[in-house]
Amino acid sequence: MTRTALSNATLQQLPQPVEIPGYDRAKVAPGIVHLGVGAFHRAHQAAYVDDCLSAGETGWGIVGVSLRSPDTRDALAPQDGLYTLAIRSSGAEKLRIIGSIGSMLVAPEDPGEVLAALTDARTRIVTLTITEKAYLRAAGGGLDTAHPDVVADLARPELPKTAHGFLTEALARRRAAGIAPFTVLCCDNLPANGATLHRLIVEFAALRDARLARHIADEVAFPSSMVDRIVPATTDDDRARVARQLGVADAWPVMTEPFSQWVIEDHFPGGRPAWEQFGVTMVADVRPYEDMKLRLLNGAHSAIAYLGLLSGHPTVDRAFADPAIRQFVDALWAEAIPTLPSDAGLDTASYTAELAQRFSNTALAHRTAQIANDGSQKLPQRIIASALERLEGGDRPDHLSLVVAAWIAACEERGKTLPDGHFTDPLDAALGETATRQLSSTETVASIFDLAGFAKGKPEGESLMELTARHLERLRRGGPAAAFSAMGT
Ligand code: CS2
Repeated sequence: MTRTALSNATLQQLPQPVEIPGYDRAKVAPGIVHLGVGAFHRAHQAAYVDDCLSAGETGWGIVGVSLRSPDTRDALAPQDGLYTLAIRSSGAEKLRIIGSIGSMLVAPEDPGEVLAALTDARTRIVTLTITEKAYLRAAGGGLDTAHPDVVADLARPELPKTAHGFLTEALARRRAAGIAPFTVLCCDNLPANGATLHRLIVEFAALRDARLARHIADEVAFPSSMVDRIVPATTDDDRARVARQLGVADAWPVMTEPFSQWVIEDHFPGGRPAWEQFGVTMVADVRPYEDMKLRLLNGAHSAIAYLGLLSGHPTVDRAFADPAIRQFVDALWAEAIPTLPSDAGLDTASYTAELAQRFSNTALAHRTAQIANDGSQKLPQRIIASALERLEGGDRPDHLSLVVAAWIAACEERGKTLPDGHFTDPLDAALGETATRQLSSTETVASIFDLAGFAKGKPEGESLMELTARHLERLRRGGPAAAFSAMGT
C-alpha cells in the first residue's frame, strides 16, 4: 500500500499518542551544523535540540551534513527533514516526531554549500558523529598524514572530503571574514574526544599554515562530551510497523531505547542551547564519565558482539541471555572497574546493573554484527587501555585479553561459519592477507597488533599479546566454550 509521506503538511493528522514538535519550525534559524547525520545523531543530539526548540529557543536549528552517502538526505528531504524516533522497550513503543533538522546537505555533491553553512555567522556550534575511523588517526594518536583523503584535502582546501578539511577551511574563512569561530563538539566514542579532535585539526591546519594552526589551537573551543544511547539499525519491519501506527509513511524512522545520556564540558564561547534543562549534564571534566562508558558499556558491547557471533547469537539480548556470556561480562566488568578513577564519585555498581537491563531489552534486536564493525578502531579505548593498565599494576587481564582474541577469531570466521562481509573493518584487506598465511596464534596476534597499531605496553610478566595468543589458540580449537573453560589457567 502506498501511503502519503510524513511532512510538515501531514504532521497535524498524526494519531494522538504520537508526539509532534511543539514549535513553529518555520521560525527556527540554523545555529548548529552537524557532520555525520546518521541514526545515532538523529536519536540523540537532534532529540535534545528538539526539546530545546519545544521550550521556545529559535536559534539552534540543525543543518545535517552527510560526509559520504546521500541516503539520509534522500529519505528525509521529501519529509521536510522530519522523522520518527521510536523509543522501544520490551513490551512498549513510544513514537516521537523530531523536527530539529531543518535542512540537509551531502558533502560530496556540493562541498561549497557545506562550507557556506559552516561559515554562516549564525552557526555557532559544529557537532560531529562521523565514527571512530573517520578521525584518520595514525598509531600513536596523531593525524595520519599519509591518508589519501588528508593528502587530497591539503592539495585542494576549497573542495574538502574529510571533517578535518571542512572544519579547517571553514575556520580559516571565518577568521578572514572577522566572524568568531564556532565551537566544535565531538560526539563520537573516543577518549577525550574534544581534545583528540582538537589535536588532529591543529595538526592538519599546521600542514596548511602555521598561523591558522595557532589560531585554532588558541581560539577555538573543543569541549569533550560523552554520548550514550543504543541505536540499532532500522529494518524494513520497523518501517512497516511505524507507518501503520502513524498512518503515513516514514522512509527512515530511527529505533532506540528509553535510556539517553549526554555529559558535556561546558565551554561554549559562542553560546549554546539550554541543554541542561533537558537532562544533559554540563561538567568541567568529562573524562571519568567517558572512561566509565567506553570501558564498561562499549567494552562489554564488543565482548558480547564477538563472543556472541562466535556462539551463534544474532542479537545482544540473545547473547546476553546466554549464561556463559553473561558470566563472562560480569567478570569483564570486575576486571575493568579498578581502572576507573576512584575519586570521581562514579557508582559503577548501579551503572553495570542498569547496563545489564539495557542489554536485555528484547525490543531492540541490536545486532551483534552491527557492533562488530570496525573493531580495530574501537578496541584500543574499549578494551586495550584497561588491559594494559591492569598489566602495569601486576594483574593478569584474562577477560579483557579474551575480547581481543575473540575479535581476531570472529574476523577469521568470516567466509567460514559467518557470512563473508558479515561485519567490516578498515583493515579488512590486510586482515584477509594475514589469514591466507595460515599463521600460528602467536604469529597472527603479533602481526595484527602491528597492523592495527595496538599499544603493547611494557609488562614485567606476560604481555597482552601472549595472553591474547593463548586465548586465540583455544578459540580456534574449541570456540568460546574452550576459551571459557580454560579461563584463569
Ligand atoms: C556500540 C555503540 O556499535 C557499537 O560499537 O557499542 O554504538 C553503542 O551502542 C553506543 O555507544 C551506545 O551509546
